[in-house]
Amino acid sequence: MKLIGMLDSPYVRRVAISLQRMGIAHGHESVSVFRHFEAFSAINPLVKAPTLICDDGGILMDSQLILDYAEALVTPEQRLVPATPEARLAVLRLTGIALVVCEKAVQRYYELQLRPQDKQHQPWIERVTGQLTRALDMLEPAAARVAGSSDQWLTGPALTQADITTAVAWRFARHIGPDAFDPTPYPALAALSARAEALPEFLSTPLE
Ligand SMILES: N[C@@H](CCC(=O)N[C@@H](CS)C(=O)NCC(=O)O)C(=O)O
Repeated sequence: MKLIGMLDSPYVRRVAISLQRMGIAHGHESVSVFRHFEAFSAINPLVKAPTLICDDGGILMDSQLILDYAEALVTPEQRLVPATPEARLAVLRLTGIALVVCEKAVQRYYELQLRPQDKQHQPWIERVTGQLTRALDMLEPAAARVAGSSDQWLTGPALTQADITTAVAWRFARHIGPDAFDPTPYPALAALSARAEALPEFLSTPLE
């Protein structure tokens, strides 16, 4: 299988990190949905990153669905989302919030970078920025509970999809520009990000 997309997409990056962490052999091609539109269209006419070219030659898109498929390929010990309902809910709940950080950061970035300045809509920018910071507000207490610990991640001793998506989301939200939000109220998220970014799977999939 081959993962298609740039690592500066938080969705591509969470998949790349997760596949590595799960030990799933795969290739990766850095094709941009913007700069390589034609090349991307030839792989996936819908031009969505990430796209996974599966071993049967077909494609699968949407990071959450790719990860859902990937979870089915590995042993329970390798999975990043636990099976028991309570533990699974805890991981999915945080992952869902972190995905809002990704989505709102991407929307803010698109509005500011892709639209001509005179067509940018300030109320929309304020709306998505508010949603972005409220999602960070919701994640910070979860990160604070394990701040300073070297053997606990967001939901327990194992690194899960909640940690990967939260760390990737934080890194991407910081990357879109210093004006997006003030990081001062989020020391625990910054610390969680630093811990995660030091892992081999993160180091080998740098955002830039
Ligand atoms: N929910 C999707 C979002 C993926 C997404 O929006 N990717 C962006 C790149 S960061 C993209 O494909 N943009 C091009 C477009 O939407 O036309 C996922 O989790 O994969």
